[in-house]
Amino acid sequence: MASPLVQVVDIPQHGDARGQLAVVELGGVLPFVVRRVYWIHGTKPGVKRGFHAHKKLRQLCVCVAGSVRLSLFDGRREESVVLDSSDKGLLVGAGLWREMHDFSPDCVLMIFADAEYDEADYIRDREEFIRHVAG
Ligand code: T46
Repeated sequence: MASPLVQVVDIPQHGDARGQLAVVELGGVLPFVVRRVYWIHGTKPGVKRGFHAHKKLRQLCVCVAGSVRLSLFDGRREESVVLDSSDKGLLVGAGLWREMHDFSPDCVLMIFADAEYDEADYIRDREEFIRHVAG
């Protein structure tokens, strides 16, 4: 059976009487060394983001506040997941078309990436992406 496109990992929480502390670390939930962190916030109503794939980049997406729906497409199958808790992370491998929909107004989506920003790693045309994964 094909492996699932959506790979959700549990982020360890260290809660005590003061509240919660969540940890993302190499050897824990992170299968790669982080070289860049960015976050998406203040998203306007109705906005959709993404609509591209990466040739090599691997990322872990954590919705640290609010909620968002991410959809992934590998050229044949499409799956989506709602991220609405900071104790879950979505691992997004290379070669997947991604779209972000249904941002709540308070959404803060934090992304840990295994490489610096490189526009040459993006495929921003869906038909080009389908040709890319077809080989
Ligand atoms: C991804 C999804 C989940 C930079 O200059 N440096 C950066 O590290 C990033 C991520 C973006 N930018 C610039 C490039 C554009 O001028 O910020 C602008 C907005 O980027 P973009 O339209 O690609 O944003 P999204 O939300 O569509 O996609 C982003 C990431 O780019 C992408 O890698 O996987 O979030």
